[in-house]
Amino acid sequence: MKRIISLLSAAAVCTAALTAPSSSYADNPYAPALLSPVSAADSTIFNFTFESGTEDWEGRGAAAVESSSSAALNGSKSLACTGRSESWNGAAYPLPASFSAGTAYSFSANIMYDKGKSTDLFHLTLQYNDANGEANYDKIASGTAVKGDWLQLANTNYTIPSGATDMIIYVETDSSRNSFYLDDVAAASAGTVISSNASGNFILGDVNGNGTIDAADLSEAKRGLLKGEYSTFRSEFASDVNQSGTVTIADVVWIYKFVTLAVSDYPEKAEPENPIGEEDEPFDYNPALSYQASPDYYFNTPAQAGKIVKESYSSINGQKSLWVYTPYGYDESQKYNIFYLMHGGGENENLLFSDEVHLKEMLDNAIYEGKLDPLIVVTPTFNGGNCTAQNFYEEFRASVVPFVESKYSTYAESTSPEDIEASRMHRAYGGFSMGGVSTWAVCRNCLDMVGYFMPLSGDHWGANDANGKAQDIANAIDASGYERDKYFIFAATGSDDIAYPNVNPQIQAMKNLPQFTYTSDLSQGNLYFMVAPGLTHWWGYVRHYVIQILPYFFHEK
Ligand code: FER
Repeated sequence: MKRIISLLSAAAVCTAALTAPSSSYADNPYAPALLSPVSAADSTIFNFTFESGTEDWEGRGAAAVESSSSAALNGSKSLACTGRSESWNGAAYPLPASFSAGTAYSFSANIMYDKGKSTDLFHLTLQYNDANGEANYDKIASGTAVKGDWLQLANTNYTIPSGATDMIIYVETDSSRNSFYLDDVAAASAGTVISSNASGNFILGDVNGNGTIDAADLSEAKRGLLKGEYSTFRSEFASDVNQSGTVTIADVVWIYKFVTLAVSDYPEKAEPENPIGEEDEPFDYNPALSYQASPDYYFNTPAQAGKIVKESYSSINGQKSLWVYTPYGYDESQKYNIFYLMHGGGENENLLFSDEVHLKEMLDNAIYEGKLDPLIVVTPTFNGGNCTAQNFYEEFRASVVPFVESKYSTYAESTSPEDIEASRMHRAYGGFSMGGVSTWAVCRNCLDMVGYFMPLSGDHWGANDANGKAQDIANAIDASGYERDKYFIFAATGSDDIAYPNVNPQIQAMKNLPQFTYTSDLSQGNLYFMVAPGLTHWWGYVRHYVIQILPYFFHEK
């Protein structure tokens, strides 16, 4: 778990006494922290509130900034910084010429982020050119924010290095690419304490975040434990005093003992079983996922990129080829989930990783951002020999899976039918248009091999009407014997897609069958249909469905 340490480098922040315990264990990252400065600023040089727009701030790197009403520390707006493809991307402001090198100033900025990991380390940084004209980067103030809570980054006495020119201040993160909000950025003469009503620094046990641990925290921690809900993410995080990842009675007992003066030190850190905000917590499904395109920078190669290889194999339909994507850092000693993705009619296996669709770059970005776990993606073809979209499942079983999974490291211990079946919850199949037709056929015929299905803009060519198509799939499921939490169908298309009138009635019919529970929360159900408003029958749209849906796969085992 990341450490929550007050890294405020401010020299003159007031050091009010706190009632938080002085930890006995050296490893405690929740050191009693400084309170936010309280006195008012005078001698203000600038003060950006973003109430009237971006106010001379700009995006740094790939990032964009805009005035936003989604969050505000004060007033009704802040500066939203999004599209960060590197940690140094952020929100920037060129310092006006009145700022002098070699002179000290007081700087303050307030930040908040609301998606991603539990905590994130932010920096307020100065970029400047030195006497040799070389760019330098110096941290003015740093701090670890808790998700959903405003944090002040402040330094009352920061000296701009002598000889500096072309000064720009900017807010960045240490390593994440989270979007964030910025509000009330001010500078004043050195020594000025610029006040902030951001949350005080984080203290374990301070459930209500008022800077002390007292009976009110005990009462809120108890209520949270009993009801399983907390007013903020921070209050849940602060209630987990022993940092086990879950708030339990042991945490509440500790707060009780601390408040009644029976203990004065934090408890031993418990072994994290399911750390809040960490990898092995349940996947955060949206139960009604709606279409959202990937950002434009997903079409560029990020700092870490996977590889694509064209492979040739002999199949029951003759000698054929397919492409295999392996993620950045692919390691044969690890096991990877695998996704087979089929092209549409008149297309071939080369299309998806070509410059026409850019699926490789999109996968690279989703993986690089941590939105998608590293996985293998295969683009085969239903062209060749006697192969069709409807019978490709035969080649899939007999040729494609054995070839690919004996060569690449998946969850299949071997390519025996038993081992392929044992690893089926780590295997997905999807396709577009006729590839969607092939997806329903693989679902119909290969449930023993595949746990997750992604039919895109294509219906099941297994019966004449919607009820018949739905029932045909349901019959195959019954014959397979799998329970409802062992197969998942996540379909998608556009509302103006020519396939919509074919797919929609089939999905509506499936909803009424006992084999399916309709939701995109795959911990609760197994069928969903995402309809993108206004979009048509085109990979230029469908590729975004793939990138949006794939992260939902492979969590249910
Ligand atoms: C559909 C399934 C497949 C569909 C079209 C196709 C119009 C494929 C068409 C083609 O490749 O020409 O539901 O709806």
